[in-house]
Amino acid sequence: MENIADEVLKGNRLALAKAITAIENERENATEIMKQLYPHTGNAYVLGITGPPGAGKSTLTDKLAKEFRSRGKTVGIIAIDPTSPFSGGAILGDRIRMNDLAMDEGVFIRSMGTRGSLGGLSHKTADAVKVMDAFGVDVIFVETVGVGQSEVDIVKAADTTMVVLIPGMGDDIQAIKAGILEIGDIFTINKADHDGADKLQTELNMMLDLDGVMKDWRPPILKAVANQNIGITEVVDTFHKHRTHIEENGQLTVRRTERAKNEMLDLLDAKIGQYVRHKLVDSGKIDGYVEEIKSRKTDPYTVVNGVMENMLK
Ligand SMILES: Nc1nc2c(ncn2[C@@H]2O[C@H](COP(=O)(O)OP(=O)(O)OP(=O)(O)O)[C@@H](O)[C@H]2O)c(=O)[nH]1
Ligand SMILES: [Mg+2]
Repeated sequence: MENIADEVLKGNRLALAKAITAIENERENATEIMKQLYPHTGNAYVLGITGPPGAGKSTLTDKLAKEFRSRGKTVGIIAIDPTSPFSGGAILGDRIRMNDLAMDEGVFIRSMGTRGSLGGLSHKTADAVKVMDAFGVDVIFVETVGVGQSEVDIVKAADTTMVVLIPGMGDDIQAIKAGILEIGDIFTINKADHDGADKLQTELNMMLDLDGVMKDWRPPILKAVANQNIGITEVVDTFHKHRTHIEENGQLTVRRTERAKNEMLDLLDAKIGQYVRHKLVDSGKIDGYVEEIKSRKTDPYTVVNGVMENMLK
C-alpha cells in the first residue's frame, strides 16, 4: 500500500484496519500516519459506552449502531477489551456480538486488547478514534468494560459518555458511585427485563440529586432491554439531546480543548520519559546513581534535581 494515510482518507477500509494495527502495535510508521490524518479529524461525534462486565454494552452498541444506520449515519465501533491478549479484530464475534453489523459497509468495527498498560491503551484508543474520524465515519462508539480510573481515562476520548448499569448490582452501586456519577452524561439501566430496574433507577436518581445540584445537565436515567431492541430509539434521541446541549452551551468545545491539551501533555510526558530512560538507563549511568543512593552518599531527590538540570542545559 502506497501511503496508508492517503488511502484512509480515500475511504479504503483495509488501510483503516492497517492504520489502527500500526497504532496498536506501536509500529514506527504510526506517528507519520497520525500526523497526516490529524488535520482531517474533528468531524466525528464520539460516544463512550462503559459499565460492568456483561451489562450488555456490546448488545446495546450493536442495536444503537443499527439505529444510527437507519438514520443515515455511518458508524465506527472500537471495543476495548482490557482482559484479552488478542487484538487486531481477532476476537470479533466472541466478546463482540455484532456479526451482521460487520457485513454493513457503513460500519467499521474494531477491537483492541491491552498488550501493555491500560494507560497506553487510552492514547491508542484516542488515536484509533482519530483514524476512524479521518476515514469519515459520522459516529464513533468506544466500548470499554468497568468504571475504574483507567476506563475513565479511555472514556475521556468521548464527547458524550453513557454508563450502562444492570439491576441486581446491590452494594456495587455504592462502590462505583463516585466514578460513575462523574463520567455519566447518560445512564442506561439495561436488562430492564430483570427484577430491580425500578429500584436501581430510584437509587440512581437519589444519588444524582445529591450530586448534581448546580449542574445544568441532569443525566437522564433510561431503561432498555438491548437484546429485545427495547429502549434503543430513546437512547439515540438522548444522545442527540446531549450533543445539542453541549454544542449550544460551549461544553463540547471545552471538552475537546481539554482533550487536546491532555493529549499533548501525555505525549510530551511519554517523550520525556523515553528520553530520560535512554540517557540514564540504556547508557548504564543509572547504576552509579543507584549505588550512591543505596549507600546513603546522596539521596534520590538531589540526584533527580541534578539530572534534570543537566538535561535542560
Ligand atoms: N436478559 C437480558 N439479557 C441481555 C440484555 N442485553 C444483553 N443481554 C445478554 O447479556 C449477555 C452479555 O451481553 P454483552 O452485550 O456481551 O455484554 P457486555 O457488557 O458487552 O459484556 P463484556 O464486553 O464482556 O463486558 C449476552 O448474553 C446478551 O445477550 C437485556 O437487556 N436483557
Ligand atoms: Mg462487550
